[in-house]
Amino acid sequence: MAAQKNYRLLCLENPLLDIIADGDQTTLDTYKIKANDAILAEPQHLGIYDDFLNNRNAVLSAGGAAQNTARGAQYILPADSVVFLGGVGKDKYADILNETAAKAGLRVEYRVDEKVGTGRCAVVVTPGNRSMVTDLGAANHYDLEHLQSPAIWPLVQAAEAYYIGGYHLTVCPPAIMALAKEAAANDKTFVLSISAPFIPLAFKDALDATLPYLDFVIGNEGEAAAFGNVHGISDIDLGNVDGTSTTADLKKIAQYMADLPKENTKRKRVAIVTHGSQPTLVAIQGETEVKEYPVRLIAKEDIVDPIGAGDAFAAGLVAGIIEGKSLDLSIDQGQWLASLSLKELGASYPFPKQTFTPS
Ligand code: 26A
Repeated sequence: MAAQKNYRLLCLENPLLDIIADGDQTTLDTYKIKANDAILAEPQHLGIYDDFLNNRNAVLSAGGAAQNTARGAQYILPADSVVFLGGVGKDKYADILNETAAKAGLRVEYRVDEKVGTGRCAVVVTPGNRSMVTDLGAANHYDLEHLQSPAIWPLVQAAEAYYIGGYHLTVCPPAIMALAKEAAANDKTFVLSISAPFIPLAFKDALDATLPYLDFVIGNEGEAAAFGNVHGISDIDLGNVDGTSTTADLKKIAQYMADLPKENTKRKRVAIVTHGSQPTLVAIQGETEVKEYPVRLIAKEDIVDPIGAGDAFAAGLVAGIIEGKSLDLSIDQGQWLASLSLKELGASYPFPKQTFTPS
């Protein structure tokens, strides 16, 4: 039992293997996908994985948004601080995920499905953008039984913060709600990243059920806009959210999210909206001013790809919360780790390890 006390942060979502290839407009047209999006694969998309592997020199890299965040938080925190839960198959892709986690010092506790393969995410990289097509596979079979099993639940009880990737709302809302309630009942920190615009758009009820439990909610501009639109407080063109013109709307949405009713009233909710290279917006429950935090700008030519930058931001932030850093410093640490991730291929962090210096 004593060893479990170390795992202060517990993360849950979909472990995926990223299959990354450069592409262009023709690639996007072939699969009818947008330049900057994340979707679940439909039958017409399923050819993309073999196409990338056989014809396009695809690179394999550990992914799954919250698993990237878990690796990133462990990058910053002392050894044995972070544990990640999700579902994989029994195959060579799962071997890669296990190896990557081991190298990163991340403890993974997977539900292993004997019948279904490990989930895959095809990532099309075009200049400045990434488009992701996910076939969840075994990740879609994660269940409450695994979370509440005698091997796993003690880890839940020992952790002091939970981080949920919103993508998991398509998989197992009961597991998310079990963690949400455990957090509220024991005054633990509960963090959720919205993950993609389709989560508020197509999984609104499941997302809304988590809202009273969220101490921190994180989204990028597209996710926040989708959230605002479905909640009737904005009418943003979701095909064009990047412009500075949306900043006022995004601030309104951040404040709305922060001010929603809350189960655990001992903590004020913090809503964070990232906005690419524009300032990060931060709203605190009950406060009127939404603060802006400029990002760490890096030269365009130093950016390898944007895969996992948002996950890295969340990692730096959550690590800061665990370390007891101020909100300002935790945001700064998130922006720092995001800037490091942008310079790496896929969702990875540089080795030898770099250490955070406040800006
Ligand atoms: C359910 N879906 C669509 C997903 C994902 C996902 N992670 C979990 N569930 N779609 C894409 N990703 C991951 O996002 C990371 C970049 O932020 C990719 O695996 C990629 O590593």
